[in-house]
Amino acid sequence: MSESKRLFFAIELPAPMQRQIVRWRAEHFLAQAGRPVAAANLHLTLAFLGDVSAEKQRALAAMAARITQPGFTLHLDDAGHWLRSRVVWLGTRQPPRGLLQLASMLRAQAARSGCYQNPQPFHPHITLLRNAGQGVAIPPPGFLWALPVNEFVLYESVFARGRTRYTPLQRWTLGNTERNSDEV
Ligand code: 3AM
Repeated sequence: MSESKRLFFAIELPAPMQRQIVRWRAEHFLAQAGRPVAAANLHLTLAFLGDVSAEKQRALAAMAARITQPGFTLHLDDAGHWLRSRVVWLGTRQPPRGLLQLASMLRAQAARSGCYQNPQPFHPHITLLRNAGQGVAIPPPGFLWALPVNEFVLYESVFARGRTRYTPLQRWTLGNTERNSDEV
């Protein structure tokens, strides 16, 4: 039997945007505010899948390939701090309908495949800091990044030598009536 992988679906951020966000974070948060997520790991999770066998991964990929919907533009214009999860995040005040639809579809497919899905509503966000203490001041929203989203990605999460690394495994194009997926 093959080993399982820890997987999730997400929206990838282009490297220049990851660097821009990291610069903005360095300007606005003190080093002790929390544990910064590495630039290359900045992403927007659509559906967390947990530990998945190769067989289940194939089934999830086949379902993902059946998603047909147009792309959308995400406006990152909001930031906040969730005290319970101790996460400082970047997000959007008006999530585009396409984003909510995509996440809802992937979460439903994951649930049908037996992947536990948190019943909490989907709150689209990019985690910037983990283990953020109570007193972290969130900068006023004086920023806006526009991210055209034309694909979604299946990531593997690997924790090794004290670090988490997210590796794209497969990606699917949005706004395309011909179904396709690219192995990365
Ligand atoms: O997008 P963020 O950083 O909030 O927190 C983990 C990360 O989300 C989340 O999956 C994303 C990629 O690791 N995650 C990890 N374990 C989870 C779990 N048991 C989880 N989400 C839900 N349930």
